[in-house]
Amino acid sequence: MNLVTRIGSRQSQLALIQTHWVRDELQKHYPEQAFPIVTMTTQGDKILDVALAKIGDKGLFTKELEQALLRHEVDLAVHSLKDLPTRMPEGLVLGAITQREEPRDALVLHPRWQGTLLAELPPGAVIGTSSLRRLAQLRHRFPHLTFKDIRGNLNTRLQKLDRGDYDGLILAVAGLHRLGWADRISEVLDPDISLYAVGQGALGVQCRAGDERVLALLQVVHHRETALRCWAERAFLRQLEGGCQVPIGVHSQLVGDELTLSGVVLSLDGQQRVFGTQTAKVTTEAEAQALGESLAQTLRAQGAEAILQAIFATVGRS
Ligand code: DPM
Repeated sequence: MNLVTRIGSRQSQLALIQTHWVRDELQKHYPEQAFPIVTMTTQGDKILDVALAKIGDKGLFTKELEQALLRHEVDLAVHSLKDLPTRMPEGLVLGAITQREEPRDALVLHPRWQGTLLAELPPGAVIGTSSLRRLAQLRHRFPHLTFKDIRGNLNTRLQKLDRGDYDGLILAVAGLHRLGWADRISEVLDPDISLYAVGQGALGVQCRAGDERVLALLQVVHHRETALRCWAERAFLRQLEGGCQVPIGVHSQLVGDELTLSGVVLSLDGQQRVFGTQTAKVTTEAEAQALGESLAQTLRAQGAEAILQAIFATVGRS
């Protein structure tokens, strides 16, 4: 039988590398089946001149792919898990979460600063990022630095850096690795400087709810340990109702069946910061989610609630 499973992907180089990885794994396990890739452009790829956070719409990089799934134009869609909203449209599910790569953020410097650490950059050095999470955490730790928005794909960003528009950029280690630019990493940022985004470094594979054939196929790319961590992280974010409009970061670690989740919520200016850590024995999705929700409740009570209210009052809730 010649089964065909169509895979939806964004067109960017990074998205295609990620999609090819999933496709190759599926092809390896199911050599007799066909896995054609269907590429599409998302809203997030088109709107390059407006700051990411100002666009406000959750699912900026995922909506077109989700619509193609619902219209049966594709059968699964590969996303960076961190771009996938924590609430999924009716009729779609997260069929697999792949093994996470290094989830931390990296500093990439202009060649003139080679060998310098973030903490050593002089006052006024210009750091490019369009992530509120990175911005608020760095403002908190390094208020003497200057921050400037940057958009576009990774190739464009590195060009802007190298032609001198910025002294440094903050980017995900995982994306730099996948594109073959690991040698541009000047420093991998530890949690005391930057907690990563929920799901960062893992891929999320979306499919239609109840599509048992595709759900069964996807088991070969699912990674249980990563999924337990990411379910906890996503529940934490969902409970705080944070899209990319709120500076929220996480750090997680699974040792045996002990899951430790840390989370941080900051004000946009980085002046207020509420941080906490909780550990629980976790073997199921529900237990992982309970840990994420519990940490979120705790942080709300410790001051995150006021931070969130202030942010929603200025930018509105999307
Ligand atoms: C989301 C954010 C960013 C991306 C916000 C955040 C970064 C935007 C920026 C939700 N998606 O992280 O706080 O810094 O201007 C994105 C990247 C990857 C997936 C690139 C990056 C690669 C890493 C991965 C953009 N989405 O973060 O450097 O697959 O986890």
